[in-house]
Amino acid sequence: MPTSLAPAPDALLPDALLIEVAWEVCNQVGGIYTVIRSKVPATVPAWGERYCLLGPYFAHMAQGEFENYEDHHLDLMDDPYAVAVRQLRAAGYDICFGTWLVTGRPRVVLINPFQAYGRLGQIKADLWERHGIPMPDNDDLLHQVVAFGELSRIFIQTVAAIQAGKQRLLVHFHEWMTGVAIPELRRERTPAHLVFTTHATLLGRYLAMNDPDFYDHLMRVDWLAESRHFNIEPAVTMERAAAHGSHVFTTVSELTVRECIYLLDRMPDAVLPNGLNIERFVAGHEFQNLHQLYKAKINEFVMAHFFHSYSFELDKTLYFFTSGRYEYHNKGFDLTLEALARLNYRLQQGGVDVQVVMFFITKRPFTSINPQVLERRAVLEEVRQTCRAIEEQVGERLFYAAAASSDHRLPELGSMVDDYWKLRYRRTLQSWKSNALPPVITHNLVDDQNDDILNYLRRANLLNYQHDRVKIVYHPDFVSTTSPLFGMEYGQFVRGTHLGVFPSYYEPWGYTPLECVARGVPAVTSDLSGFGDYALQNVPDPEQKGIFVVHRQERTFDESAEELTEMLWQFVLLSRRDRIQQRNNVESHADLFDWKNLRVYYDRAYALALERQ
Ligand code: G6P
Ligand code: 1S3
Repeated sequence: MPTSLAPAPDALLPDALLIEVAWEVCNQVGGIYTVIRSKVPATVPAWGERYCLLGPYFAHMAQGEFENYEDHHLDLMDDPYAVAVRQLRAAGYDICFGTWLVTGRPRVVLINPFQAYGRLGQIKADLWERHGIPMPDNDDLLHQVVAFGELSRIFIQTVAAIQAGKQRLLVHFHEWMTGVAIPELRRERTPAHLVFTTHATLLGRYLAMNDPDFYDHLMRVDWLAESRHFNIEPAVTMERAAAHGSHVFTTVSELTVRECIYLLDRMPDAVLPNGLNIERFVAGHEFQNLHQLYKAKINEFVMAHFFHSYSFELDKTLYFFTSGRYEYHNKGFDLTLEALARLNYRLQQGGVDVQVVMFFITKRPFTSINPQVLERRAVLEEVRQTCRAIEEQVGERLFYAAAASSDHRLPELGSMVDDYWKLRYRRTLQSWKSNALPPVITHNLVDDQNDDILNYLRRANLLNYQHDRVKIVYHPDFVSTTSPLFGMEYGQFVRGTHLGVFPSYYEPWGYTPLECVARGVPAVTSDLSGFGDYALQNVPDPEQKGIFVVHRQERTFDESAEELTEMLWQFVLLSRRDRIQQRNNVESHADLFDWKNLRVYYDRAYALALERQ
């Protein structure tokens, strides 16, 4: 198996142009957006004006994060990208050149795929005749992909022609959705050095979702039969053509290497691990203050959600969470739930005075937020307002009484509150308290009956009873500042929690635990996630750095569930001082995953591509 190529010093940076092509440039869909965007601050300073991103133009996505260069500005630019854009515009193409408004401000070319729809028939026929890639008639995503692939090819060939005899050209394609341009670029012998990265094989993802013994069966998969079975033959064929056509073929982890070998029939030349742009504070304790600040916001949510029914000590409450796409089995939601149920039992039996609130943050179709959940928040706000009014009244009166006092004794504070506020206080509390159990889910799902998480909770009777020591909040929508229940960014929410839990079964890389570590929050991952596997191989003593790797390779579900339960149990037993110390350790090692340190894997792959013709 290829190992991760050894880091290269900056001096090895090749003298070439670099175009990085991804469907998620200025267009957030999933994890590749994070890869590209977070890498920019480490890439732009190294490559400067030689670097350019290329992606599809979708007006509704681009308008929030892309700024076109003014025409008169573009006219003055003489770098090869600007010249190519001008030439293509003169030839009638709808093509944008500007800046992505993210940290690092990279230069970006965006091309509207729909302009090639008039030629779709021919593009599809060529793909079939020249490269054996079949295309169905009614799949709009595939149509966009092949249209964009054709337009990318034209842009790349235009740049290559402008550059002929000058600097060499590297083009790095991410995922099959952009890789479809590769076979034709090779057929036409375009003078460009092509790198293709697959972030997960398409067929691997489908198989993992549907076969509980995916890893055991991987070696014997008939890729064509299976891709027909899942009705994904065109995309799988494109992925294989891109993998075989590229000069350098790469993937994101050793785990996906196996998929590439058995499902794509090419051994990757290199593994390019994913990083983040790690933000470090000048004052070391600042991130601890932020934990306290955002935990207070989560406390507010928890009070509103639970305290109308019963209360518990927030000071002895730990917040665990998991998040990500709703892939119940692949993301390890099933294992997490099983371990939580076991932890609940252990906590009840062990008499440990700690409460755990577990958040499931994912995305499911819902009709509305549960009105009762919203109402509880509103009533709690009313309780707060009433308390504030009483506090003000008592404060003023106490101040007066203290100044006028002759016996130094604290007066009876209750007598300082008007009857109006006393009554209002009682009435507000009356409408606040209820006998209903706090719901385990915050929204009304479209399909409540067939939801795997809810069905597990029902079966395990983990339904937020007062005696449960593990409480559940399933929030089937992503957390954002506009979300009425949390009103905070996802990153702020992460900071406010104590532990992220991500014991995935199928996860080519997996950013979620890394996003925790970057914020000083410890996280559970698994040896079937690229990140967990990387940590086991490259990070000495990962547990000490707050990275807990659940073993899932060659383990039964039950064994892994027991290991995870033990991890959670040990975490619960930590003292506050231990947790603070652990957060310090996590935060101080987060640099290991900074793109400033990991970008070199990319540079090595580029150097290799330049050696190949
Ligand atoms: C941060 C703050 C401390 C606070 C602690 C709570 O470290 O700086 O003031 O006591 O968080 O930690 P805990 O793990 O109990 O949320
Ligand atoms: C893929 O995105 P996903 O969530 O569909 O690529 C990501 C970036 O490399 C990776 O983190 C993730 O595991 C893959 O699955």
